[in-house]
Amino acid sequence: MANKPVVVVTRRLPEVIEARMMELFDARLRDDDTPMLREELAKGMAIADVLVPTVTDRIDAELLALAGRRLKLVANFGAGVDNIDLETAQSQNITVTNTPAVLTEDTADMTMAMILVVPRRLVEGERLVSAGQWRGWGPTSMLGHRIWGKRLGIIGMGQIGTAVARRARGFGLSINYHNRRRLPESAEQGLEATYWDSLDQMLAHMDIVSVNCPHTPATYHLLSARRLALMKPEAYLVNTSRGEVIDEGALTAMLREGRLAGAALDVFEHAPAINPKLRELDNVLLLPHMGSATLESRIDMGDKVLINIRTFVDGHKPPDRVIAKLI
Ligand code: 8YV
Repeated sequence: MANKPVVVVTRRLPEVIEARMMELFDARLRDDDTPMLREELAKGMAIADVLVPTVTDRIDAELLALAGRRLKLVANFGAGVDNIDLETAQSQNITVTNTPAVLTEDTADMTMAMILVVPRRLVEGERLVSAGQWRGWGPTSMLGHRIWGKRLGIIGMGQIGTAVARRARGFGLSINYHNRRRLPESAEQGLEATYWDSLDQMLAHMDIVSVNCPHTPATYHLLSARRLALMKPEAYLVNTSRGEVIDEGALTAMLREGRLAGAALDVFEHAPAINPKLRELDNVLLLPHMGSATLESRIDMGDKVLINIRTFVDGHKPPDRVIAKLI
């Protein structure tokens, strides 16, 4: 491209990333950090060579139809690409990239923290103290459940699932997993992980279940009411992936009825809306999609976006291309 490409960025990014964007490209940055309205997105896509959206922008077929002919790259700021209609983008010859790998360890840390918090009742304990209601130690007060020796079932053994498994072993959890593809034997041995071909079977035997698979048409409501009902009533559920993987209504009902011991959720089916009944429960931890929210991770994600755009603009295949049928 003779002129600098027009790069439309939908949200505020770390300062160093925005500065580099301005140096390298004709970057159109935001002044405020609210999600763009659909009309604003459509306007941006009409003038952009490259669009940099995030999880809060739904780049669907309707919007892609309004895109200008010059839009050739959607460089997502994020690993998950369920906010983008990949098939339609592909059919319009628009390349899509994402930011894998750089948020793996931070998301796994958060998952591990969430695995610990609910069984050990940290939220309830904190509320008791901060409300000034703690009357002192008691041998039977605030009893939670032991982590060590329990069975962890990981749904989706990709980079994040594997990073969770590595941490969980240090906490004495036995590692079980369900994945589309079984891991190579050496990887399984390294993690002492047990593969469950049947998700139903795995769910029925686990003490803690962690959702670490992407949201795709195939994983939408993977944890349906029927599957959730297979879990043991004393089991816990943790989700740092995408809310859509779990039927949130069914999960809420089960938690309310005591058919599941607790849940820790960083993502929600209709985020930022949350089923209000979930907020009434003591045995849940609800977080505002902060699994990868570290400054380091955001800068690394921004660097990946810059590299993807730069490589593409230079006429090469960007390193993090997303191919619809491989997801
Ligand atoms: C990101 C995430 O913060 O990268 C992902 O898939 O879920 C998050 O951790 C978000 O997607 C940024 O767009």
